[in-house]
Amino acid sequence: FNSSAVDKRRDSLASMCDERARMLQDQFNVSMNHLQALAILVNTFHHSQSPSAITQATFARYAERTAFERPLTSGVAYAVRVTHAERDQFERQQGWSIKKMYSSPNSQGPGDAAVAEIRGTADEYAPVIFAQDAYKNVISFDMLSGADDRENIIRARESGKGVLTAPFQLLNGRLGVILTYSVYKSEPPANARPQERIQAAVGYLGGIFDIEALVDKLLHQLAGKQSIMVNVYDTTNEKPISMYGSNDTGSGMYHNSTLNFGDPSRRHEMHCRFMQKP
Ligand code: WA2
Repeated sequence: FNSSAVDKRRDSLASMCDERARMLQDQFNVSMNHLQALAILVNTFHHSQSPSAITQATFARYAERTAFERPLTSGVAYAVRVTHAERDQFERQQGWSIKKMYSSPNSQGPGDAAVAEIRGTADEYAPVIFAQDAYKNVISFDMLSGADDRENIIRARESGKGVLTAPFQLLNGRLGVILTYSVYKSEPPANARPQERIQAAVGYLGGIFDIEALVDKLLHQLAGKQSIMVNVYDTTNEKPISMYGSNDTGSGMYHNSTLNFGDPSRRHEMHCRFMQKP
């Protein structure tokens, strides 16, 4: 086995991996842009009209009919900001009460100090009021009551950008990541301070990315799918979290393609290997 054959094999692995990474990144980006458009739609027809022109039924129908625009998402949900003072009236209007996401007190600890402080001083909730049908079970759950969702909401409203969670287990038991855009009463200027953004926030639009199922579907559309194995990781922290794939233990050559999912505070990598030895 001469060195030029090894080089060729390495080049071929690199180009296949880069192609898959680029494709995943593009589909992610397309999905992200449409979530931002959906956040604007909610702002326009729910928050800027009185009475609101959106109901759960019309939201679910619109989300379903435009799902093809968000190829990596399995659903969307919208949570509205409710202060403690507004809670009783809000619950009476909705006909349901705001629920905590995880009933066991040990299942999701009370986050870090920054989060605890916001909870203590702001005393507010983010119950889901609209959801695509696949996720209508999350309606009425307070998205500030789960550590991953809460951190995402807080980062989204401070930044005005789309922000991403690490992969975590969703209420439906599946592994997923959530991309959140904040909705503002009136759009703060591009240079607005975080405090101005926090004050102007009225709700949070989330896209639910079912990475396992949807990445699999995407990769199966590509030629040569049997020849390489693909793993995707969130490498933000020291210990990478697997987002896709399970079998990254093989020896021999592998290629690492970087992925950019648009949230500068998260890092992702795609690792590829050949299935068969040469
Ligand atoms: N949506 C669906 N299932 C979940 C979940 C979630 N969050 N969190 C845990 N399981 C409304 O960022 C705002 C959606 C959160 C958006």
